[in-house]
Amino acid sequence: MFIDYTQVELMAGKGGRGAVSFRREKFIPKGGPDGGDGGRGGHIIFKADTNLRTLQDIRYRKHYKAENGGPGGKNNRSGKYGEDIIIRVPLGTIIKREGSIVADLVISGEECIACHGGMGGRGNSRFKTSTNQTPRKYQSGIEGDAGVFEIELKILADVGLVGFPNAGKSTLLARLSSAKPKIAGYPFTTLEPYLGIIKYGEYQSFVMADIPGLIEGASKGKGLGHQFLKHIERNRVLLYLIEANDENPKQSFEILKQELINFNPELMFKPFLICKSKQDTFQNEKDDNPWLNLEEPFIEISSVTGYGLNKLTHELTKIIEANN
Ligand SMILES: Nc1nc2c(ncn2[C@@H]2O[C@H](COP(=O)(O)OP(=O)(O)OP(=O)(O)O)[C@@H](O)[C@H]2O)c(=O)[nH]1
Ligand SMILES: [Mg+2]
Repeated sequence: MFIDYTQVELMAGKGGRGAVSFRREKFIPKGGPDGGDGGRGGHIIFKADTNLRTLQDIRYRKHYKAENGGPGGKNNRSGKYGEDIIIRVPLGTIIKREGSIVADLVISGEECIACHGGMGGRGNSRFKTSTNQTPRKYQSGIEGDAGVFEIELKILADVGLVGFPNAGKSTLLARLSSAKPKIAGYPFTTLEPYLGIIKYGEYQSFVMADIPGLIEGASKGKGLGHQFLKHIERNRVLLYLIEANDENPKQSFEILKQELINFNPELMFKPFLICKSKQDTFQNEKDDNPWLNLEEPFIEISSVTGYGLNKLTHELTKIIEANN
């Protein structure tokens, strides 16, 4: 299952108590204070991990509590640090606290300390003064930070596929990459986003995201669109797929584009390409070809015969590189 939202309650570790202790050695009857500081409590850290694709692994666990710091010891020994908890999340994960964003983890290995462990308290050796050589004072550790956090994934891909159900999006992704999305001749086959890596040139690659098909009204919650539209927001290029036998490609493009804009007006400025898909099934080459009404240029492809796919990959990489 594709999970892109969850909430967790986090509690960092409390700092350890400072120690009260006096040096005791043979022949030194009045040793000075030697109580060490308490250790810091464990942090709770989010870390971006490229091996993860969804928030699935963390959705069952709702509470995390990091270890407390250890108490200070004699001989000015500091307490042990509480162990940090590291919560691994996929790239593109946004962490929010009380509605505001505390981190947007987009680079592999990037970390954010969501809750800081409490500082350890000071031991009595820190309270020695010229007038008080035998302080019995110490501090207890400070409570760790705690709070409720929202974790939201917004896919980061180079190319996002946009189209009505059944337009051939998953077939295209399967053809270009080694991804194996479900493909079938009925609408809403794809129920959750799916990513594939497309290789080109000798060493280069880009990531393409297939999301469930959109229908008119998607931005208002029709179909599955609304739930997944946010996964289009952070793609570099949008690839619109319109079936070759669509009766009105111009109108279809406008509807799709309008749904994206209704969802987030900034999507209007994203670079895009249009594909006429399933070219192998196209019948109409006559004068009333409705594709002639579409003002924007488009690329003809067939994911079955492979027609136009090299050109498409080439055009996509050009746009991706220009928007790097
Ligand atoms: N002839 C032909 N059929 C195609 C081509 N691309 C896809 N199809 C067929 O069109 C149907 C729908 O393909 P999908 O890839 O599942 O479509 P989709 O856009 O992912 O659909 P949803 O997941 O429902 O949004 C399947 O029966 C495919 O085999 C093509 O280039 N030529
Ligand atoms: Mg699909």
